[in-house]
Amino acid sequence: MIDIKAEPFAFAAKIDQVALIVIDMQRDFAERGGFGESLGNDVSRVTRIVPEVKRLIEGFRKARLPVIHTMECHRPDLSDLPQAKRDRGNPSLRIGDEGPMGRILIVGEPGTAILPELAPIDGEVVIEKPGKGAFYATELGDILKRRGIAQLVFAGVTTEVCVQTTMREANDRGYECLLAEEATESYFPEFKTAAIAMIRAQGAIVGWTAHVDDILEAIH
Ligand code: TIU
Repeated sequence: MIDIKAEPFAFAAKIDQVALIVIDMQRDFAERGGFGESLGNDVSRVTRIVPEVKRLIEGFRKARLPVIHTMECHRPDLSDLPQAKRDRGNPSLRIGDEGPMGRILIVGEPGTAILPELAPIDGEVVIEKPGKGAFYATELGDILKRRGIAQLVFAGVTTEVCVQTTMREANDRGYECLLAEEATESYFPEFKTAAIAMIRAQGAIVGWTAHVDDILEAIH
């Protein structure tokens, strides 16, 4: 067991049971013309965390610990896309519409891809997910069980949407969750602050939060 300096108290890491899960670091959320911008957001906030996410991924790879990537995306025939999700927010481009980076959030389209700087390497699991949470309608739970993973370090976007939803799903399934503060971002700074506070409140009711440096120091 290695203690990682964290809030609200140290995270007792079992290094042979830890994985990094990088949520939805896709062009559609980080670049102009994608889904994030179609919802009216300033996507430059997401681009700014890329170096911190990269540092974390590289630290896990160097320590030979698993890195799992997720992508929010849908089938080309939209059979896994509820109409309510397609219409929500009255976006300028709906999921499945043709945008400057191809069809919005559709598997295989250029805009749906993970940012090239953070691209998965051979052997890393990539979960394609139709929901905000990564456990819903995916193999993630089975994969984690098979690999004996009990603790998840979280990075990615957006803090209060797909990251927090997945942390809550994981917490209810018995995983201990640690959010890397500099490696996650929201389109709304106040929502990131609030999400971090609510995750670690009440004695880590959903999980812990820690600085990237402290996580890397513990696993190196
Ligand atoms: N809109 C927003 O904040 N997020 C999403 O739609 N998906 C993710 O968080 N990945």
